[in-house]
Amino acid sequence: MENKFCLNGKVALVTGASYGIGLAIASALAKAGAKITFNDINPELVEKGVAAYREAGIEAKGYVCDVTNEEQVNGMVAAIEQEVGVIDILVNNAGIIKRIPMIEMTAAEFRQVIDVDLNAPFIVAKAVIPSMIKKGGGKIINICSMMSELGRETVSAYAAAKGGLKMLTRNIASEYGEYNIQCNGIGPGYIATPQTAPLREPGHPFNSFIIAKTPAARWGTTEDLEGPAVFLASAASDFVNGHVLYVDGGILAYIGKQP
Ligand code: NAP
Ligand code: GCO
Repeated sequence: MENKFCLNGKVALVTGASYGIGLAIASALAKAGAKITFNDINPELVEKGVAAYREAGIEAKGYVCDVTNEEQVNGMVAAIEQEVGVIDILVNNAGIIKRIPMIEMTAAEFRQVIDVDLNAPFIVAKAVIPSMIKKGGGKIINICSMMSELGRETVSAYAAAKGGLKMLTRNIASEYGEYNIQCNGIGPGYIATPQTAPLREPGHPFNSFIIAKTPAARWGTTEDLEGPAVFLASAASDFVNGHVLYVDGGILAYIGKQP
């Protein structure tokens, strides 16, 4: 059974993985045996990321690439194939959020979120699938969200993108399953990372709100995502396709603690 979770000899690309959820997922894939490549839009952060992986004993290869730029993405994928090998595992992790009431949000702001959180996973998946087909299969993991299922004030663009990402996940599974490509999602709950730092400010009402909405009665940590990521990246999930695995401490199952 252990072998089913083994990633020895596999090449993984985790987008936006200099820190946060991406770094944790990439580190978990490395601990399971995968060779790690990652990108960030910011060269300094790529360097910082390489140092962080090295500190954890992981020799990761970092690339500067804006995932919304198809030319840059195609160049990065070609370079990885040249320098490391064909990508067996893609984790579409890079993402942004803008918390703005919808009627105050500009169309440009809305488009920017859609571009990073939905268009980019399409662009990167499109870039890696042909080589996965030639190689006989692959794994794609799209990082979805509670907002793939639920809405809330101020996150209209993000929810639209993450809802779309759930359906893109299902469509890639439908279209490429016959080539032994499994495309699934991970839907993290509320995880303590830089992205949610504003919501975790001391005294912020959102803190107690999330604790009351989560049966586990705590914020998630990036470590909570490591096992689910290895599962979906490994042979253990070869007959799991088009699924979004929610790693949320039970939020989606729970009406919330009575105040
Ligand atoms: P984060 O701390 O904000 O990190 C996001 C990463 O994406 C950063 O490395 C960022 O790089 C990179 N990125 C953003 N735009 C990019 C672009 N155009 N090209 C390349 N890289 C880009 O976020 P996180 O909390 O780790 O979240 C990671 C993923 O999980 C996101 O898709 C997020 O929506 C999702 N998620 C997060 C939570 C949560 O509670 N934290 C829950 C559910 C889902 P820069 O720093 O250079 O911008
Ligand atoms: C928010 C949060 C969430 C989390 C995550 C939950 O403002 O509601 O940022 O969107 O990032 O997506 O799954």
